[in-house]
Amino acid sequence: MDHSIPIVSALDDIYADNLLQHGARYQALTEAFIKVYGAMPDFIARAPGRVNIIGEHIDYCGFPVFPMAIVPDCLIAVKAVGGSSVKLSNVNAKFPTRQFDYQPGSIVEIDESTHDWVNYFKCGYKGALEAIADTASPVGMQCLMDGSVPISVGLSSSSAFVCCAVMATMRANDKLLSQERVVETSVASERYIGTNGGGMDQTTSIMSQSQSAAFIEFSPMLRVTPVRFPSTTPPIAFVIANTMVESDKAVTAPTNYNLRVVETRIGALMLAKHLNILEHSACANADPLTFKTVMDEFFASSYPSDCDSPVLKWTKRLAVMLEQAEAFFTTHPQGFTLDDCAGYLGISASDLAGLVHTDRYPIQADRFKLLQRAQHAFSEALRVVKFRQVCESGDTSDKCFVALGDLMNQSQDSCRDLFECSCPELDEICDIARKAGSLGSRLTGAGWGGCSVHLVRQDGCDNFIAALKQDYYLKRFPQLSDEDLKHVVFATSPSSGAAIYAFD
Ligand code: NG1
Ligand code: MG
Repeated sequence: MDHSIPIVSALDDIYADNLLQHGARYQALTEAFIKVYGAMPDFIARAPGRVNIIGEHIDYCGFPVFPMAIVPDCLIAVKAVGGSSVKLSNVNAKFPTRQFDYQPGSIVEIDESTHDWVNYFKCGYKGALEAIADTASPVGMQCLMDGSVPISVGLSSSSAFVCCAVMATMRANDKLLSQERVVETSVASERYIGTNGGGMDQTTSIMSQSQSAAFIEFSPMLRVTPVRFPSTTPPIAFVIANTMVESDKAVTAPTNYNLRVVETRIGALMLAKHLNILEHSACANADPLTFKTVMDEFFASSYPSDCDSPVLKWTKRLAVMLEQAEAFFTTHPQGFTLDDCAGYLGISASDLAGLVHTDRYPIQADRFKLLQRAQHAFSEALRVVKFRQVCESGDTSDKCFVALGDLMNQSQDSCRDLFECSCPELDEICDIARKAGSLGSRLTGAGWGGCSVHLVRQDGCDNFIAALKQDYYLKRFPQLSDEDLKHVVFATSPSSGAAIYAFD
């Protein structure tokens, strides 16, 4: 059953607190819009950023993840006008005004080599028009953006922007599609930028419900289950701490993000071959084949009357797959070359490259560390399932904190040692955080820099943040003022998802 994007005219339908502060921000955006375009906007599209609590680099493996939407968000005020040109300004003068025209036939050209900020909007605009297809001549649009998600730090500022642009374009053309369609469009749209991402960020931004984290499943189809954190005393709190190490995924993708996507895809093909199920239609027709599909097909053909308890099924299956993968990939602990894999699969190296889409997302690597990437993927998926189990167990004792924190610490170790997507600053800030009282500390988002997330007791939050300022920021970034630090290290709680704010 599809869900609709909420259309609200009261801010408390979007934000749980600080309503005055949000009101002032919407007011300022509206006034700025009138100054720039000389008229009121028709609506304001809102899409939040997200922090991934646990489940890293496994959405594109088809496994469930456990993120939550955060209050920082992307706002785009829009007025539909005649003509076919789109004008985009930003309240932050760092982003110069851009204008482009709709060209019948080739909607818009996106020059991904420039990494210009307007490209994210163009992706969403292009994707939205393709999704609503029957728009003979789309409306002209006057847009003014105000983004409060810190950029390129793993809080999905990019996906919030693309989701917002998709909703803005659909609504301006009076064809706002369902949440599911907006997610699908946004995931496909962001790939125009050149990163071969999964669907976690866009799903979280669009489909989160307030006060809840989101257990997101991607296969066999997209499914979001809101999960509340255990009501412990004191309450659970999360602190986001930015290492200040920029990690622009669009730039480093060939040796980082997109390479990891390829390693997990080649790993899935090799494991399916090893398990003699690569020829099964479920695997042969999968484009791309993921570890999740391999797991489902392995159990469907080996244990047809599998245990029916969903969690036990997940836990048992993931444990078996981890064992299978370790037994098989351990033959090449230093990694496999493309020729090793093509040879084992009985296809040419160029066919294999085509199968895993390196043509569209070029990578630079001569070895694929399939053992380590598979060990991370299956063990991380297991930690996500266990994390949800603890949240839904009904236990609200201190044991919860310890159990959830341990899973987050194990995730950080796996990201650092097996998936190799951490960095010295992330490792250091996690060590400092644990000494300062965090129960669980880990990188969040793609990694290689950007943000970390920490599980703390709410009554210890202020002291915790003070300790991070003292031991990390003051030492490394003494020039940061207290005002700057408010956007660098801050407590956060589950926020609601995307909405259209329509002036009543
Ligand atoms: P960030 O770092 O927020 O861009 C990226 C991917 C996610 C997921 C995480 C790692 C995109 C748009 N986002 O998130 O799909 O793979 O890395 O868990 O590619
Ligand atoms: Mg992103």
